[in-house]
Amino acid sequence: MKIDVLTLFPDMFIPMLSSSIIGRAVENGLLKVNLYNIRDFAKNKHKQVDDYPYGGGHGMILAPQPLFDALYHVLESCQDSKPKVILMSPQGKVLNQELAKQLAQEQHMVIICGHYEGVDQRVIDKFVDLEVSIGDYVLTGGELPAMVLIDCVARLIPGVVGNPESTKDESFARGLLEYPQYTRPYNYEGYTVPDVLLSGNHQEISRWRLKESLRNTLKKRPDLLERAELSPYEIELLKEVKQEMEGS
Ligand code: 4HQ
Repeated sequence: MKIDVLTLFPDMFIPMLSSSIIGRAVENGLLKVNLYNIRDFAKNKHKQVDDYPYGGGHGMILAPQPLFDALYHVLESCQDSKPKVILMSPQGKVLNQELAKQLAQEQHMVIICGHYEGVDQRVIDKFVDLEVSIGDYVLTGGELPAMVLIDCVARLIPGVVGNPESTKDESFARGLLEYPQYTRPYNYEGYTVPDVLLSGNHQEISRWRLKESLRNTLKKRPDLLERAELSPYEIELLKEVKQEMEGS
């Protein structure tokens, strides 16, 4: 996947693009990220990219010219495919695992990181296919949201995460939270590992994990359970969990 990022702070992306799993994906070519500084496209002699809002009000607005020219530049280099142009914005569709899965199918994304009070509406009207929010809170710029989006989408590209099972099993993959995990030692300061996990009985282990996954979801994110499509077996396990909760 190719991702072009339009930002006033390209340096913010360098640590995440050179570390850990995303760093490896960039190294082995599964992910190609081009960073463009919006300021480099400003035509005025002070390289100013923002201006006062028409109609008055506080804050500054990213002017159309630098963004139009940056977008013409990145779109020029790809007449063949039409990239998905995304603006990071609190007004956008809230990112979740389902949206991440859809975006992981794209060959090419262009991500615009706003700053100040936002971007001139004409940039959105002419270029933006999708506005994406990472949650209902306000940040100082779109860079952290863009990094969250890149991380969450890139790890779904086949080969980026070592074991594809680990993207299949995890929280939200099925709309349930994960079960508790343990590693050695068996006893740490008196806290022990549930014995079923040492039993070697894989059917019992699967049942325990599914039940604890349902327990976790019921306790911490009951809203997720309302939307999950549970099998009769899962409904039965959930009933057991609920009875156990009443008992205590
Ligand atoms: N901002 N999810 C303001 C966000 C945000 C979010 C990005 C702050 C754009 C101009 N973006 N700038 N939450 O808070 O995506």
